[in-house]
Amino acid sequence: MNITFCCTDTASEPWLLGLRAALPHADVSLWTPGATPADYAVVWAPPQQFFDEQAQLQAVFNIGAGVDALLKLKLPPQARIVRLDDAGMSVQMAEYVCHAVIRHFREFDAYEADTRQGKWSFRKPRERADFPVGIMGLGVLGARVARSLVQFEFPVNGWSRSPSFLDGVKCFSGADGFNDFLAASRVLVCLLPLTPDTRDIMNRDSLSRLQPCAYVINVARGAHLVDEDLLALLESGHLAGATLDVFRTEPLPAGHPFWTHPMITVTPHTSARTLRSESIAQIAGKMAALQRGEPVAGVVDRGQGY
Ligand code: NDP
Ligand code: OXD
Repeated sequence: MNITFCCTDTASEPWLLGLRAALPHADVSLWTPGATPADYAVVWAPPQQFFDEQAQLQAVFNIGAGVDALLKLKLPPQARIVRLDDAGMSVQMAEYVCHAVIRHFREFDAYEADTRQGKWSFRKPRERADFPVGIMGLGVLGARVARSLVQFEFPVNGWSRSPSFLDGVKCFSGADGFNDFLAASRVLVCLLPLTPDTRDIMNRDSLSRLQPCAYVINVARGAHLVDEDLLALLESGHLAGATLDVFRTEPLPAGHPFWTHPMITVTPHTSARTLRSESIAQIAGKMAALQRGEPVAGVVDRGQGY
């Protein structure tokens, strides 16, 4: 089996060593223009030239969960596109979202500001029942986040394309369920894939349907959120704040209003990082399964875009 590796912004050597150790009978090499055609590819943001030259690939393994950027390229039609399926990301995402929800709910920013000034002052405890959390996307990451928030006894709503069933979570689905889902939620978490159906989904209309003093957490893709609409609703007081990990342009450009907005917390696309050893183990296991003719999880439906 021949494997070619083409990941931008990634230190290639540890990946190549890891893949060789996990698949000792495979020939694993770093892609360079004109390289020998391979059976499998491991990629992150490859150039179009890569697929133009590697048109015979059986499968393409993306070292991230989101495939929106990959699907913009012209891919070999027969190649299966396989995304990372958790591989250590869901626990990180649960940590990040629970942290953001709890920091907001418990008013830790305000406590921090007080104690920095030497003030020992209490705020009235808030009711968990007044902070229903709505999670858009109940896939590998969204479901894990939902379960974690249920553990903290928040009311949790979930919204997905097809009907979902999760213990302790009020599930809504499809376009028909969207407005009811929004109306039932005060904190909104986006864990959708970026597709033509979900682009700009957090806009003035949808965000206005959230309960008053709502809070937005975007950990999916920047293009899910209409930046100006978020800013306008923060200004109007309908939104109480936002935690944003992903942006339309990354890195977030200097001078973008999100950097300094007092009600917005920015992190640099770090909520759930690709973990190398877990990812190599998962990818190697799937390559071996495909070689044996077995099905694997995480195969992207190109028509659906995720
Ligand atoms: P999954 O494919 O497992 O889950 C996607 C979920 O979104 C499913 O529940 C799906 O519904 C739902 N969905 C898709 N389209 C729609 C729609 N039109 N309407 C309603 N629901 C929809 O993805 P993951 O959980 O693994 O990852 C989600 C996203 O998180 C990734 O695509 C990526 O963009 C982002 N991500 C961000 C990271 C970061 O560090 N910030 C790290 C990793 C991922 P159904 O169940 O019906 O199919
Ligand atoms: C991913 C990401 O999609 O890192 O995995 O955003």
